[in-house]
Amino acid sequence: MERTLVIIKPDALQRNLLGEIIHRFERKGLKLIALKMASISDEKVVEHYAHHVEKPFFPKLKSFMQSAPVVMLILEGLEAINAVRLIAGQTKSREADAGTIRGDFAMSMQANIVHASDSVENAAAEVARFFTPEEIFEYKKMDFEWVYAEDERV
Ligand code: 3AN
Repeated sequence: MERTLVIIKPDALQRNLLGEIIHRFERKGLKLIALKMASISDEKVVEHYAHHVEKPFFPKLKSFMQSAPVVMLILEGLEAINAVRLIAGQTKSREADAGTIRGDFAMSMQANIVHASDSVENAAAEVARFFTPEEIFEYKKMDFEWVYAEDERV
């Protein structure tokens, strides 16, 4: 099963959407294996958005990400990286499909409610960037036998 990192961004916290967002991932059948609230350091914002550091919007993106705490979670499931990206919706929120988090709750490119890992490699790097092994939990999820067919539960 894959692991993926979600960051619930400052706009979601300010707009009282935390519960709603976590609820959507829970309802889908994803397994929550880590959760915490934190302020993102200068170093970690730069690392996390390394692909955007040279872009003109980076200073604003950085100050937005540090404008309030964020809530970070790790979700586990079959092809969870893609499943979570589908629930998040596309980056430009005002064009995101209705029914997605961004499609339902946001209008902005920058203030787009959540970050979700976009590949197996990035998910592994992002999990390691924000969580220590002790903060990640292993447990049996009782509903997995109803969420997945037997041959999907590996
Ligand atoms: P995603 O978060 O959907 O993977 P990325 O990695 O392209 O999208 O962008 C990371 C974050 O950078 C976005 N979530 C958004 O907050 C911000 N961002 C990306 N492009 C722009 C832009 N043109 N203007 C302002 N912010 C942007």
